[in-house]
Amino acid sequence: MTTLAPVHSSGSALPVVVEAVELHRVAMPLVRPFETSFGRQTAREVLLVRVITDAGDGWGECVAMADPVYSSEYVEGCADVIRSYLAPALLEAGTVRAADVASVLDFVIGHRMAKAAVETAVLDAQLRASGTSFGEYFGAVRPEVDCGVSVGIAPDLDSLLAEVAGYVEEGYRRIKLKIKPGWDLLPVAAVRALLGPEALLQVDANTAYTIADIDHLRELDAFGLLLIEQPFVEEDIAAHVRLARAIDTPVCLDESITGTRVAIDAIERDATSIINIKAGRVGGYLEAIRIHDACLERDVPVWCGGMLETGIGRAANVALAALPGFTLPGDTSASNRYFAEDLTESFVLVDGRLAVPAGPGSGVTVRTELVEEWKSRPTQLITRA
Ligand code: NPQ
Ligand code: MG
Repeated sequence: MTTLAPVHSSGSALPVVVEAVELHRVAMPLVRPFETSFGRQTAREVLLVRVITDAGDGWGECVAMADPVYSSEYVEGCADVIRSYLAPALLEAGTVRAADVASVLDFVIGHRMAKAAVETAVLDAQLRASGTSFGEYFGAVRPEVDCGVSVGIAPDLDSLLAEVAGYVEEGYRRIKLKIKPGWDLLPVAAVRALLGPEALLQVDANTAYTIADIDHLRELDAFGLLLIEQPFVEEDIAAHVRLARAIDTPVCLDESITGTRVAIDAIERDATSIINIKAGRVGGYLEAIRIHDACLERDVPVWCGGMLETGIGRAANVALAALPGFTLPGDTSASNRYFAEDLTESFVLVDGRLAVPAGPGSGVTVRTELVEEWKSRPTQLITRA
């Protein structure tokens, strides 16, 4: 195992001048509908940010969904805040490193998913220019990462079991079931019976429960789950403290963790003993690494979440998941879990793992002809005023 160079190693932090920002919307059909406690998706409407700099181009994928039903951010809202505020600020900033982008954009409150996409695009351009990979820059310690898969709410138990069996066959190292009131104990019991007692199994409620459900959720303790993810609304850290005291299954926060300060606070209050890290949710990969570092220091395991990314966002997630504190398999599934064809070279599962891209920047090549062919809106170009 090789330990790669840490963040800000020499050469990789050469600044770039952003000359233009392009916004692309692409409609990606999903290979099967994905149902969660907040709705059913049949396509992924994705916003891509391309920065054109004096040192070359870079790409970032925004994780927001088309509609504000999972997070307050959504595709057209992100596109608008980038066009109206973030891109103009970046174009006026002169020479910037990815590590400077957060402070350039800090005057805008919130909008973390939009900011993350912009910062990632700058980082990709900067690292492509210096020949450094995301993995090297982030501090990756392994050449491939263990992968899990997130399984949607199914029409019935038979179809759920068939879907899970297919993923097991493909080699996934951990199964995550989406749950909601009315779809929890029975599907979990059935899948546990299918997988056997040793398999890694966890559940994600996407905020669908309330503290009135604590006694019911305690029944999940019978199934030896790795964790229960985000049972309650994101603002209610105290409710998660109450649940963590009441059940044996570890509580893991996702939506609640918007940055390093919230993460440390939630850990110190014993609201969460494991954290799902998603760079888009916390404003970018640099903040994601700070959360990782804070968790590692406190012996809190982390894993890399997923937002149905195309190969562009997936590449960066896989690099992040190669950091030392990512000790649990993530939602870094293969491209074919979601898409028949990806916007980059496909990420293919080998022995339940994905390889960390080794090339400069994200290490993947964006298939610009597909971005053009599958666009759902005209491309927008933002240049200096
Ligand atoms: C989660 N992701 O962990 C999210 C939720 C999620 C892989 O379970 C379109 C875009 C549909 C983003 C469905 C996984 C989505 C989405 C679910 C994110 O909470
Ligand atoms: Mg989640």
